Amino acid sequence: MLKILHTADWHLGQSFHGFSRDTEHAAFLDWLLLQLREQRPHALLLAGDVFDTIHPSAAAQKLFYSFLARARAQQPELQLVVTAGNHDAGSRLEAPARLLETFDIRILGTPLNADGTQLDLPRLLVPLVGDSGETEAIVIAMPFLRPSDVPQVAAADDPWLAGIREAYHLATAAARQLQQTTAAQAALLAIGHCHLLGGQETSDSERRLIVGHAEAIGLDTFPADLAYVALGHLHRAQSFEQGRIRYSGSPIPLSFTESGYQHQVLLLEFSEGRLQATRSLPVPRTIPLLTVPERGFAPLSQILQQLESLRELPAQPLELQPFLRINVLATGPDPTRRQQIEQALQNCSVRLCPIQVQTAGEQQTADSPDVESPATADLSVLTPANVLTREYQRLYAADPPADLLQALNEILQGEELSA
Ligand SMILES: [Mn+2]
Repeated sequence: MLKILHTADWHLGQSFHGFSRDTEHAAFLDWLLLQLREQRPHALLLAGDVFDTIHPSAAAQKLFYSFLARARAQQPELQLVVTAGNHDAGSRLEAPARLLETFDIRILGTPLNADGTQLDLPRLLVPLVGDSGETEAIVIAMPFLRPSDVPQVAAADDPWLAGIREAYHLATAAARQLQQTTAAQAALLAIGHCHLLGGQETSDSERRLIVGHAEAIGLDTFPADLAYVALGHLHRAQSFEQGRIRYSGSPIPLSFTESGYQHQVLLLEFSEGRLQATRSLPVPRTIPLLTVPERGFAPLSQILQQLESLRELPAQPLELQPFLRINVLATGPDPTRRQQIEQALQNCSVRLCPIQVQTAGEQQTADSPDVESPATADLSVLTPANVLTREYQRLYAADPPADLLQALNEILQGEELSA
């Protein structure tokens, strides 16, 4: 029997509207170490986006390497396999690979051989030892594949897409060969960081991968004899083909659009070369992501009322304060909006993230997207007041107030006088 923990999309070092996530990431890693101790998996697979940026902060790198050291100290037998995602700098992530290998930690940032001409298949295959003390699985530890990484496929409609498929098929063929030499029947597994066709993209933090015209790879990228495919990239956990192919999802919400669902890691059990059981381990949320109003947009007066309840939040140091998103419905221009909100939040233990504004006119358009676009304007009759009125009506679905038109007139007259 072989037990594997699958996780992805840690995005260590993320800056969230200017605030650090280090506290949440540290809490997740503490929790993960506890799970490793309790569940005793033989291996941990981390399927890309270890860091949020190609130049992660010192604090983020410290979190990562301290986690590796603590995991190794806690469980000398645990096999760790880490691959790069599209957010990672592959070669940078891989720089300490030789050092980490001495601690039985495999880290793959780039898929090519030293001269960069072809896939380094032997390096990409990682055998995993299970209960039997023998190899019970062979993992294709494929990092994120860039267009320059993939083999050329003759007459392909889309060279990148076809190349990714070819890369997995070549690697699977190599894994089958290695499988012949293992005593027990080893399960064939693969890691990937990609957008699978039909995958639910739910977040603005996933950074769109444009793969040719299709933007997503097909399920036939992964040959049917792969017992399990551990994916990263989409932050919402989801599965394909009865759970043979899965996104574990990210362990923490990386955007407000990700706050509505449960984040998790996956625990998988293999025996006789096959996936036998899958369990989701829900990650506790350390810091709440609050939205006011809970749904949609509301006028500022209502929002200011609702913000009063936030005064009851216990006082906390900055790094433990909830994040707050505010969605304002604007019925007219209001230069004091931010000031009023900040005033209402004085002495509240929350971190204010950017205020999103939807205008009444935008809301109407969103509610009935089929309304036809306005007729073309006749420039000979278009006056500045006319332009203001039309734009105001578009934004706020109302006529501009008289004092605003008056102010415009004063400016225009002033210009005439000085001309
Ligand atoms: Mn990601």
